[in-house]
Amino acid sequence: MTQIKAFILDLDGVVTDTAEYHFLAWQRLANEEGVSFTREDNDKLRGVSRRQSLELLMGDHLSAYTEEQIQEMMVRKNEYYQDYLEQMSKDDFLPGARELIFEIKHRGLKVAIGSASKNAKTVLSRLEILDAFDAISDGYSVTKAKPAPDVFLYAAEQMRIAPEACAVIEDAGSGVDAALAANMTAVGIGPESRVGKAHYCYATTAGIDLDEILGL
Ligand code: B16
Ligand code: MG
Repeated sequence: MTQIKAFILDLDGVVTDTAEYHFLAWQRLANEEGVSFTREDNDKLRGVSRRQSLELLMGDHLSAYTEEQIQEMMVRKNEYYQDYLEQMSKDDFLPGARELIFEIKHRGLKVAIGSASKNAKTVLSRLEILDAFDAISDGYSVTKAKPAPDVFLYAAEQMRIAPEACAVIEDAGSGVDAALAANMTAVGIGPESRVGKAHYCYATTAGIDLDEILGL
């Protein structure tokens, strides 16, 4: 097995928990459009791109909208989401996430972000950790969203590390699929029912055992 030389971290759900802000923003849009949207529905949007999220939220209703109206709804939801992001600060890491990033660096390994979000750099700035990363691959870096491997392959390319020598940490099933498609080691965060296809699974970011993943 190739030695792991770099970690690629998903952002939402691994480093910080923006799911609640995404939920509140989508719910506001859903209310305005007269569509029901629950917390349970929101869990299906984990790791899913903005466009696909809107498609899941609107379901059959979407066929009544023009492309221009669809674009406007995505902009509107993003404005609501960005308003919530203004509340974020360096205290909003998930438990153990900040320590994990610096432990990876301390071990002489590279560390990157691989996120579907177009707001990834804003979130990392709010957390005051933007400069810690060797590469940031986000919703602007590639066109094909997870489960396509592109977002992680782009991060590996930026770091000049072979995909086989990268480990991805992900909380979404689509993200685990993307890591496996990229031929990387997949580390799942959350229940087996969601991320069980990963090579290693931990309930939370704080529970990650780097020695186990690195085979030490
Ligand atoms: P945006 P991740 C994903 O981030 C979120 O989990 C998902 O809920 C969101 O729809 C997606 O980013 C796009 O985000 O609207 O900010 O571009 O988990 O891949 O870090
Ligand atoms: Mg995620």
